[in-house]
Order: sequence, then C-alpha cells, then structure tokens
Amino acid sequence: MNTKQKYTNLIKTEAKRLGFLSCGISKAQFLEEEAPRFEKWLNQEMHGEMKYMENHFDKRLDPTKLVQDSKSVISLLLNYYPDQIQENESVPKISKYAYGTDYHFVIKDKLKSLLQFINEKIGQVHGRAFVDSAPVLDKAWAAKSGLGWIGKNSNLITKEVGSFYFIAELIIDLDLEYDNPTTDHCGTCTACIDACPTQAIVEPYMVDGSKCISYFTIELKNEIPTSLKGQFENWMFGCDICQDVCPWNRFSKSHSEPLFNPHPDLLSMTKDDWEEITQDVFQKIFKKSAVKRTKFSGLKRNINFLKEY
Ligand code: B12
Ligand code: SF4
Ligand code: SF4
Repeated sequence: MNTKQKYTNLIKTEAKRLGFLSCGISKAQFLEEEAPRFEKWLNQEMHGEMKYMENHFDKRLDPTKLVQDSKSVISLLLNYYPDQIQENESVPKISKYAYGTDYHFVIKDKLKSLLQFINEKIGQVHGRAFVDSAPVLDKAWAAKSGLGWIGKNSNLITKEVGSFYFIAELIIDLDLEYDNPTTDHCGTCTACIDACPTQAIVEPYMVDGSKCISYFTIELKNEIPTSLKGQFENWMFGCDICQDVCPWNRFSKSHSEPLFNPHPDLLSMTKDDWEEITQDVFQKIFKKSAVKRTKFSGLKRNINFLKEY
C-alpha cells in the first residue's frame, strides 16, 4: 500500500468512527459538467429570493478558488432519518431533517474532529470544513465521489439508505486516492415528479427552487402567494414529499445521533397546539433547531397559511 492509499484509508476509517454514513473523495478541480447547468438555473431565476446563490459564482464551481492550494474534496454523509415521525396527517408537518439540533452545529463539530485527526496522524494539512451554508455544490461533489447519484428530485440518493442524510465536505491541500461516480438508478420511475404538489420538479433532475414548498416555508421572507393555498399538504417547515415517495427511501435506516432526536413534546403536539403556539413554546421546542431560521413569526405565518383554506 502506498502512502496515498494509507492516508485515504485512515481518513475513511476515522470518518466512520465519527458517525458519518460514508466518505468519498474527489480531486479538487473546476466542476465542468455542473457549470452550465448551474448557470442556467440562476439565469432562469430558479433561486427566487435566495440571492446568496448568485454570490461567489466562480468559487462555487471551483474549490481551488475557495481554499488556496486545495487538492482534495472529502465528501461526507450524515444520516438524519428518525425512528419516529409525526404520524397524524392533520397535524402541520416539519421536515425530518429539522426535528433535532441544527445540523450545522452537529456536523461542524465532527468535521473539526476529522481535520484535527488528519493533522495529528498525517501531518500539517491546511483545510476548511463546509456544511451547506458555504458556496459549495454539496450534491455534485458527493455524486462525483461515488457516494450516490443525483435523482430526478435533485437529491443525492443511495441504493443502501435512500436520501435522508446531510452532505458536508472537508477541502484540504493533501493529495489522496480518488473515487469514481456511481450509476443512476432512477430508471423509468417518476414518482417524485408526479407527487410534487407545486410542480417544482420542472424536468427530471431540475428543481425550480422558487416553486418548492421548502423555499416558501423556510427561505421566503414575505407573504406566501395566495395562489398556492391548498397545495402545501400540511407542510409548515420544509417538505419531504419527493423523498417520502422515492422507492429507494424504503431502505432508510434510523440515525444513531442523539442530538437529532426531537424535543419530547414535538411529535405529540396536536393541530390545536400548533395553531396556538406561543413564543415561549417555540423557544422550548426549537431551542437549537434549524427551524429557528424561519423565526417564530415565520412559523406562525406558515401555520396560518395552512389554516386559511
Ligand atoms: C438552495 C438549496 C435549496 C433550495 C433549492 C433546491 C435545489 N434543488 O437547488 C430549496 C430551499 C428549495 C431547498 C430545498 C431542499 N433542500 Co436544499 N439546499 C440548497 C443548497 C444550499 C444549494 C443547492 C444548489 O446548489 N442548488 C443549485 C442547483 C443548480 O443545483 P441542483 O438542484 O443541485 O441542480 C443540479 C442537478 O439538478 C444537476 N442536474 C441538472 N440536470 C441534470 C441532468 C442530469 C442527467 C443529471 C445527472 C444531473 C443534472 O445539475 C445541477 C447543477 O449541479 C444545498 C447545500 C449546498 N451548499 O449545496 C442544500 C441541499 C441541496 N438541500 C438539502 C435538503 C435536505 C433539502 C430538502 C430535502 C429540505 C426539506 N426537506 O425541505 C429540500 C429538497 C427539495 C428538492 N427536491 O431539491 C440537502 C440535500 C441532501 C441530499 N440527500 O441530497 C443539501 C445538500 C444540504 C446539505 N448540506 O445536506 N434546498
Ligand atoms: S420538496 Fe416538496 S415542493 Fe419541493 S420539489 Fe420536493 S415535493 Fe416538490
Ligand atoms: S422517486 Fe423515482 S425518479 Fe424520483 S428520485 Fe426516486 S427513484 Fe428517482
């Protein structure tokens, strides 16, 4: 085994020990295939009010512009599929990813530990940790590294565990062994496209972000357009429909991260409890949750939107 293989194995074994589902590595270079698709997505205003998607265009497509002298993009998946979900269909629903502690905190800590491990075991390596918020095309890197394929609903999917996991990266200035992409297993299926209530999957593999329930309930700052009334199928924060209907998610397995467990009251709250939620209850239930992104006023707006048919 040469040194590169040895380092690669060390990193992948430590990633597993830290609780990541899987780890794949790609050479840090310009994302040639994604560049025209991303440009088209922006030009067609599919980012709506998410103006941050227009920033750092070059850096988003080229990690060597983001992290000086970088050689490798290490992609990591962290499972968030819960063992219990909100069962009652009449209750306003929260995406499964937001049940527990905000994933940004949980993943950042794990990434820091992995970088520290690399510095201890391999030597002085310069790198940066990324999870979601930075200008990095998370799914494109994970797909390139063979961790899954990008499905027609535009999420990264694996045959083993479906798609209910987060994606994060370490971008470092160390040469490693690189993985190859896997194959697409969507086949003739169109379940996600057919099930999307707002027709946000405008063509296979292309989601118009500005039409997605997740966008309206989390990202949009203003009022939700009244023309969408009756279409949200009770989703008050995010939307899991195009993943819930995906046949590959029959293979989802429950996570083992205690921090992702919901506040004990969350799953038992009734429709009335949600409609009457106060700022105090919001603070208690969503203490460190990603739901805070929409703030109390945003969640109230969403709940009222579902109510007012
Ligand atoms: C902006 C954003 C959103 C927006 C826009 C969604 C979108 N699809 O872009 C909104 C708010 C709507 C959103 C919603 C959700 N999001 Co989001 N989001 C992001 C963010 C910050 C950027 C995504 C991005 O770059 N979009 C730009 C467009 C151009 O990219 P794209 O859709 O991936 O398009 C590519 C493919 O479609 C592909 N493509 C296009 N045509 C073709 C054709 C073929 C043949 C192929 C193979 C590929 C292909 O090329 C495009 C360019 O690379 C990422 C985090 C990050 N930094 O990457 C998280 C991220 C994508 N979101 C995530 C999640 C979990 C969600 C939700 C499930 C949350 C929820 N339950 O509500 C939904 C899912 C909605 C959906 N079906 O996409 C996860 C996805 C994890 C996974 N397993 O894939 C990410 C990676 C966050 C993370 N770090 O874990 N999100
Ligand atoms: S998350 Fe919901 S609204 Fe968005 S594309 Fe998927 S099914 Fe459609
Ligand atoms: S529902 Fe079907 S088409 Fe959509 S992502 Fe899953 S396998 Fe692919």
